[in-house]
Amino acid sequence: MKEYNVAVAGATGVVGREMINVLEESGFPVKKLLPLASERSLGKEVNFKGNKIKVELLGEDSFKDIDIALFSAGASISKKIAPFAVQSGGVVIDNSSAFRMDKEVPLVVPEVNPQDAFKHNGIIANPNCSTIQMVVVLKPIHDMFGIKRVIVSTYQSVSGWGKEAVDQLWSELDEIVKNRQPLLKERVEKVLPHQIAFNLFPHIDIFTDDGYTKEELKMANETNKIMHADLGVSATCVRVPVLISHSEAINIELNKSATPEQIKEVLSNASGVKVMDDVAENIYPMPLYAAGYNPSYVGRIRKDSTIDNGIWLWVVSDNLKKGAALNAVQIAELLIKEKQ
Ligand code: NAP
Ligand code: 3JM
Repeated sequence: MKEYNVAVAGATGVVGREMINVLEESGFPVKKLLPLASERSLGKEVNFKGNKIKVELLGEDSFKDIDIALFSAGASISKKIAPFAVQSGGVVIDNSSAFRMDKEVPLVVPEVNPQDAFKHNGIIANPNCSTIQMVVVLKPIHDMFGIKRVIVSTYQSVSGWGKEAVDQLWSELDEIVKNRQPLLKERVEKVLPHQIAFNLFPHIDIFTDDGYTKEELKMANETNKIMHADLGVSATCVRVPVLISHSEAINIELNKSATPEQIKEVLSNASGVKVMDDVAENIYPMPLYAAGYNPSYVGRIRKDSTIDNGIWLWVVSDNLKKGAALNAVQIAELLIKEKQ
């Protein structure tokens, strides 16, 4: 089997580390792994298949002989450096929002629009974490019953905002537990816009002029691009004091009527989805138990009788796995399968 030289730009971040885990876990045929990060990480090592590999400095010249470059060092770094990886002959799979809505760049979730991956000009974009876990569930429902409109509220974990946000939650919790006082007198870290321990806020990414946050607009725009559709999608994105896994309450207006049992049946046969729905036994997806696993878990499947053809779903998935690293590696797997 052919093996590939794979670079991970942002290898010391929460997504980059998970990318290296998933490359190992999935048995991706890696000839050489090249972990790249900033000067802050020089001297650090990553573990891959029992070996320790030195982190190197990410730069324009990092990509000689690299076949696949997985980027997760933020949108501005992707914009600046990804073109150099393409110039060196590699394919970039970019986890940031830098290129997602660019017409020349496919935005791919392998369970939904695998065919788009092959239309790339060197860069393929990985969607936003909240979008990915939602579209793997929406697609099979849309194919069967047609979706008109989606209203979604998210409950997003701190790891979605990177390792410093995770550190902020831990240090706030340390302080709060020490003082047995739920409100910090003074904020300890300044990565997230407010205290997150014992709190939540409807604010992810920056606000736009129309009152939505960019995260909310990403969910609407990316969903339609991936599904080649024109659905009404309206989101409220909320940061919650959870470490890993995003949760979503999704209200769907269908074109045709469907019973909750029919939706359950469709989702039970959908790839990348696992139905977990038995309220009599208190069974529904939860972030604590989704963390570390691959599927988009769905529960609380029920009718919304306040509208015609309304359905409610509760969807939970590990934002670092399917929401980021796993989806990126699955895109790479599509590309190498085509070459075999
Ligand atoms: P993180 O934990 O803060 O890690 C950031 C990574 O980028 C680190 O490896 C860091 O290296 C590196 N980096 C930062 N500035 C750099 C520079 N100037 N030069 C080289 N490397 C640099 O963040 P994360 O959560 O892993 O996310 C990283 C990015 O991935 C996000 O900004 C976002 O664009 C994207 N992301 C996408 C999704 C998704 O929805 N698919 C989810 C989460 C994140 P050092 O350790 O050396 O600083
Ligand atoms: C920058 O906070 C989250 O869970 C969203 C993930 C994220 C993104 C993204 O993927 O859209 C965090 C930080 C970005 C970005 O714009 O690239």
